[in-house]
Amino acid sequence: MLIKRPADIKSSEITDKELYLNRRQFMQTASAGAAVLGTGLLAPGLLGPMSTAWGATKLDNVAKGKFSTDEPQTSLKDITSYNNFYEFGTDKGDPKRHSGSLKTRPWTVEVEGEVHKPRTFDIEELLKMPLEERVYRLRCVEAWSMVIPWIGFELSHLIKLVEPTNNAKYIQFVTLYDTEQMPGQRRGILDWPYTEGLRMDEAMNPLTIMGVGLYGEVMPNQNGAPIRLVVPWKYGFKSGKSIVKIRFVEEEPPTSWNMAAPHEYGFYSNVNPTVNHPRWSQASERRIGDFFRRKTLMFNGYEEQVAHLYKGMDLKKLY
Ligand SMILES: Nc1nc2c(c(=O)[nH]1)N[C@H]1C(S)=C(S)[C@@H](COP(=O)(O)O)O[C@H]1N2
Ligand SMILES: [Mo]
Repeated sequence: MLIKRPADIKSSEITDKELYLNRRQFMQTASAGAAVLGTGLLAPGLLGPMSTAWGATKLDNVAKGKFSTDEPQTSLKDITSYNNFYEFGTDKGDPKRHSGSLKTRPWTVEVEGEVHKPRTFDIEELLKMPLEERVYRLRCVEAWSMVIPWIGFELSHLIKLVEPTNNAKYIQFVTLYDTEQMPGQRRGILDWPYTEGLRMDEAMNPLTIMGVGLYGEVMPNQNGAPIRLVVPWKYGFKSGKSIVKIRFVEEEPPTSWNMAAPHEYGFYSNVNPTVNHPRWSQASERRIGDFFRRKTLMFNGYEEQVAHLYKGMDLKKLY
């Protein structure tokens, strides 16, 4: 995400100095394995032969959900072959090529911390939550976007089951850590496991879902099987994939991209066309499959649903 300059950013937007400073800063903040800079981040040979293993399985009892956009949907092919999932490599095609090694059964999600009823959910239980199809825009911080027909359930349903204490102000989401299944974790590109966080009111917002599938079927490995977060008004990286732990905490939790590059990626990471990334504009985006760029919308077009969460906050500082 941050390490390589996205192909669709004009080089004129990025000065050598900025690149240099950013690299230097990355060297200082990233954990081991600084050899990642410059050329290919992961030697292809490191990853070994693996196949994609999405045995298409229909999800039943899926209601038509709220908040769906009726914009044209990105093709299944693009949604499943143009991915960011650094646990499987940093090229857009790597997750599809290499995520066949991810074993999604058995799978549990541990819920702990500031809750009255800590609990470990089996994935089969979570698949029985009230599932809805939600067609959401996804806007990556690299300035491309997609429209994805997710299947998932509102995170608020899960939160209510575990009964947060009064101290629960934030939630941290933690991805699987397993260097056998996730070869990208053998390199110190990020501080593994991948971790993300939301403020409690963001997590409770009805737009926030736990995704378990897309296009009517179970989640493809490369999109974060068997269960991932989907937060459509934030940059894509806030939506952690292959979640194994949900921790309720009192303080703002550390998050992987913020730790890697604090000046580029803040805790909030709301889609905001008026606050540029230090190295490129966020005013427009390229919808995958389109030729022309389009304007990026405040909160990715979900302003009506979420603007109230940030009333009185300086979003230039709290980016
Ligand atoms: N565990 C994990 N989750 C992750 C990432 C990652 O590298 N690892 N990349 C993020 C980024 S940068 C984006 S844009 C979205 C991409 O989701 P998609 O591949 O399903 O479109 O996943 C996010 N979730
Ligand atoms: Mo992203």
